[in-house]
Amino acid sequence: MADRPIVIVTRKLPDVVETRLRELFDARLNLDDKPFSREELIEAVKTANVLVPTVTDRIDRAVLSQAGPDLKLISQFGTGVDNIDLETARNRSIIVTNTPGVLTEDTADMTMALILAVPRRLTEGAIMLKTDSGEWQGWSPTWMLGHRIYGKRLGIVGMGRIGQAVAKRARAFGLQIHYHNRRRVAPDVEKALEATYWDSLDQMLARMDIVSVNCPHTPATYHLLSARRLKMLRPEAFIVNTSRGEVIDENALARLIESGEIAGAGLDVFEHEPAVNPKLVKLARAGKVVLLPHTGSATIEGRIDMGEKVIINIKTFIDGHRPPDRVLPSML
Ligand code: 8YV
Repeated sequence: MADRPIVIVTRKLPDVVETRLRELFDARLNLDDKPFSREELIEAVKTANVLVPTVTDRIDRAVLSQAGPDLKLISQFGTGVDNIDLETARNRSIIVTNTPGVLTEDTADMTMALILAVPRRLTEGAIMLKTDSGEWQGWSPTWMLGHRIYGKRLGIVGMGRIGQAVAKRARAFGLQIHYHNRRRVAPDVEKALEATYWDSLDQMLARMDIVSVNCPHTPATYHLLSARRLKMLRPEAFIVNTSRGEVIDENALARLIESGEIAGAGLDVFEHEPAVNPKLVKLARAGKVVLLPHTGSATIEGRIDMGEKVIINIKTFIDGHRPPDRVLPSML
């Protein structure tokens, strides 16, 4: 590959990252941050040696089938790669990398914020005073009561980096840690987190006060929290999702919260982003759910670190080495 490969970046990245990309590569940047259309994406895969997409770019088989012979690397700006058809990329000998680890703490912080915000009715109170609705007539002993977090059972679905970082924070808030994962984590990790492993997701869901979804979206986890499983949650239970919307059957979730079979939810991700299910918006207005615009990892530090990882993956690759954050279909 040429020393200064054509690197096409599909979204606006932090200035310091863009400056570095320009210094190192023939970088084609997206300064107005207008998301690429499908046609622009296809044009990019035809032209680029390296593509730097994000979660908002659907890099599916149809797009990859039109990739030019010189597209050798897709260096995703993000950890989740469910927007990329990894199988087709591999079949076309296109390497795929992501940016794991650097957004773990930020995403875990936002998860903890939602674990606190929903049961403690945080946004309800904030919006009430912000909109000057006149609803608040001063302190009252029985008004705007939420639910205690301390001592409750938290069930984490997906005990990878982010799941473990959530567990660490939740323990500090006095929550009991439970988890379900494809594989049990190492005994020393389980011990350090005082985490109880549940082989059966169904059995765990039926006993938790709060459930946090922290697993990647893969064909195996699509609607992992199906209508059948959501019905297993107790009426006092809350669910939080900072992974991917597709892991939860959103319509079923809205239905069960509306009917009072689930107490509430804190969602940072949605099945059809950026479209947000109108039923969820209605529940947000009723204070039953807290909805955030996919800002789990949205810190300037995190985004610069993600950019650094993209650059390291590209640089290592063009220097003929195996990029550190390669993603293979088998890994998911
Ligand atoms: C990213 C995320 O910002 O990393 C992920 O998987 O969801 C976010 O942190 C987004 O994916 C950018 O591509």
